[in-house]
Amino acid sequence: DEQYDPRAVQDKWQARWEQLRPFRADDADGSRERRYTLDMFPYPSGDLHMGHAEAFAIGDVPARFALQRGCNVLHPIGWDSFGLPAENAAIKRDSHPSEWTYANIETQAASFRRYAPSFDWSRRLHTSDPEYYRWTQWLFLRFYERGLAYRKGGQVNWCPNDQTVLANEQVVGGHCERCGALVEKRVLTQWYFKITDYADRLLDDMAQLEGGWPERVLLMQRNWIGRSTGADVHFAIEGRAEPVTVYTTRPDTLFGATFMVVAADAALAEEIVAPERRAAFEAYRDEVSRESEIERLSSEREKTGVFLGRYAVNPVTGDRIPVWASDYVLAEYGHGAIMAVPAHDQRDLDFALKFGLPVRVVVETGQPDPAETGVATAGDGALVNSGPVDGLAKAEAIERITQVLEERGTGKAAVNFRLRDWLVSRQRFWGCPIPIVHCPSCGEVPVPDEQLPVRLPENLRGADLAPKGTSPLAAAEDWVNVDCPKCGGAAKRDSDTMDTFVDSSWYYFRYCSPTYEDGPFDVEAVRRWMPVDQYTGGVEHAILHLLYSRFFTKVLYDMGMVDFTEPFARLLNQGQVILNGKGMSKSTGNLVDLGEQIEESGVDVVRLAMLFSGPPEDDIDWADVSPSGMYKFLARVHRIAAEVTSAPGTDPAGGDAELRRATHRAVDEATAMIEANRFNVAIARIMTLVNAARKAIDSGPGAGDPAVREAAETIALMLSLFAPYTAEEAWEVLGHEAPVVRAGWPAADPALLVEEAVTCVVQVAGKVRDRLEVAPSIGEAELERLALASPKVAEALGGAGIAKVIVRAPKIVNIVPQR
Ligand code: ANZ
Ligand code: ZN
Repeated sequence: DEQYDPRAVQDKWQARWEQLRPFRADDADGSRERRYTLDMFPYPSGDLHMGHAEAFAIGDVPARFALQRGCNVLHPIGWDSFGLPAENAAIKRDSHPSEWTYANIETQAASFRRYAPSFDWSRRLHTSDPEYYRWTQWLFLRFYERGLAYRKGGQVNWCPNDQTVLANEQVVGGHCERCGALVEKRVLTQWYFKITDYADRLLDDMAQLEGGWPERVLLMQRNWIGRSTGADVHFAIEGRAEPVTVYTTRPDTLFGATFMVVAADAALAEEIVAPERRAAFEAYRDEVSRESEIERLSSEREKTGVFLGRYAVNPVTGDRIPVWASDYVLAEYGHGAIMAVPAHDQRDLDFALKFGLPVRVVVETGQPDPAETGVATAGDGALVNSGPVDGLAKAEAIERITQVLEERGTGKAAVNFRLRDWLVSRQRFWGCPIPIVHCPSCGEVPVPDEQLPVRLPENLRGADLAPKGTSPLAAAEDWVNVDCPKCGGAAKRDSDTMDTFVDSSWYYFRYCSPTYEDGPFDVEAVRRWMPVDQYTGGVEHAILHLLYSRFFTKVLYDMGMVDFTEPFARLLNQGQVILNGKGMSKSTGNLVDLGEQIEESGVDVVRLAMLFSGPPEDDIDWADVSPSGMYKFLARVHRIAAEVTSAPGTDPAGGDAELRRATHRAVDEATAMIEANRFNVAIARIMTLVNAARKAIDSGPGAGDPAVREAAETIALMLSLFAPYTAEEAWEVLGHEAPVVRAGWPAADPALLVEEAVTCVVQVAGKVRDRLEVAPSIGEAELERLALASPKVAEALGGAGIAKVIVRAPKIVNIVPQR
């Protein structure tokens, strides 16, 4: 039967592939080039959706491509299976989070098997398995030993809805990244990873990623780390022994510092406020503590503040300058205090104009007086009103003043980062327990390695897990009370769990040796497979997950466990699948169901539509997609294969020359497009070839021509990356043995890539003088140059000048001589 039935084809090959297992990575085989293609692993929230379908269709192309080119490919799958939604579901259903989690994983796994990415299923992992989180705990302890995991008290971000702390990275525009609630500040003791120790390396190593990662992701990381260079300047404070240090990127403007501002919520403000100003200060500070981060950082808002009744001394002018407190200075950045230069910093100017503080111009920019216009001048210019540095340009002045400060001991060059340490503890249940015991006599005691994993209790469920501001584990008496591993006395387990981003910071190492029991991974296996050659996933992870993974890799490098410092050589961010111009969402009903799409059109149609709609980075509006167009194309492919009558292995050399050229050109161009991640263009090339083959059958040499067979086989081989079921079926119909993914990648014959030449007639004064063999695509200028270079033309001109050249590429050049 020649009828193309996508469902039947799909069911047949899904079962066959389960037996053939063509996607197993071979650890032992060092003869083939190794390739590691990785997809960001899913969170098990219900079944797979359209976003997954797109991401995994895209991620599958480089994996299958490498496999067909003969590489030994590692393309694993697993689940990022700790996290809040499971816990919330468990509270609602009075169950344990593992029930919801593992049920959803099974649902997704079944959908994946049908959707058929080329996964090596034998390496499957789940971060919530004790076999996995044992090693998350082990890594935590190694971080702890190196001083990279520590506990400290301080102000933290608190989500009042999820009742847990959040990392800075999880606060987006002042709201909880997960639930959208307005984030509050609380003072709590929490666990941190000291990612700031790696700030310089996280920036500098990005040089290795240039060209391999999207420029915008590198930029986002750079901005997030936020390295700034300038100087620390010490200001003496009247009536206080200790000076106050401020950080500035503009030490050149020091002569223009006319007041100082301390963060209202910094301990320093509380400490230096004069007794008669205390009441006013405290009232203001309480007001500030109720403000959200976004309100504080808004430049639109009118400035607020309070005078602290104190004076500082400008170290270069000797002037007494007033010290104020305000909310526009952040307690956690630099030193929590600034020197205000209103003439050249807009926020300082707004503040000065509001409170009548002096404005002193120290850089002559040629712009009008800031005190009058209300616009601070930020441009470059010569220094003025600055004593010994008058006349210097900005860069020279920065250098000179920093030098003077260093000589006098009143300051020094300094670097600051926006990056803060990573807050990793969470007051929730469904996460990796922190392997620390708190003992009244020994303090913090690490759980010995041989006692790992510290397992989550299985007897907590439903209401036991309801958020109450402290971890539900704290209330689990039989779990939390332990003997101190050091002194044997009564002690308590740390009851917080780790941020799930800790779990996902190292899973790609684990895939290299997923059942290894002597460590988080087999060092040798990682040496063989890593770094990852291509990583595919959403741009929503441009900062968090990628930054944390890069940090982990550097720590592992310092531990001597890996010999590279960047985990992902190439990164591809796919766009989103949207509908009618809007993001898909269950709550608004603006949704396309993946399962229904597959029921209706089959996997190959969905995959092809995802890949053909545009470059992988672009969003796909499903309203614009034509599944029926994709179906027709696949049916044509199938029909061509069915019509071919020459035998497998027939030499195509004697076949139709035009079709052969079309075939080899398609191979050449599609290959280049796949390498450049332009999958939609590669598919368009295959479509062109399908049309050419159809034409050759219908109105050319017919289905028995060996060139038609060659085209049909080439189509099946290349289509295997995009519509694997149909490709496999066509390959079998053409008389070959499955699987097509092991059948190699077609090679373009360079001799067939040369365009067929056309003959161009060259006339002089209307008479044919020469004939040139040229490419049909030749440009007019090139053709004119060739015609004028012809000796026969020169002879015909006989030394006469040229009045005019008329070019009709590629067929005619007419040269009109001067009379
Ligand atoms: C004087 C000055 C003059 C400044 C001038 C700028 C322009 P980045 O680039 O982000 O590092 N600053 C320092 N600590 C601060 C804090 N805790 N909260 C708010 N602002 C703070 O910015 C550094 C600049 O931001 C510093 O340089 C300081 O203002 C301010 F014409 O000092 B500058
Ligand atoms: Zn103890």
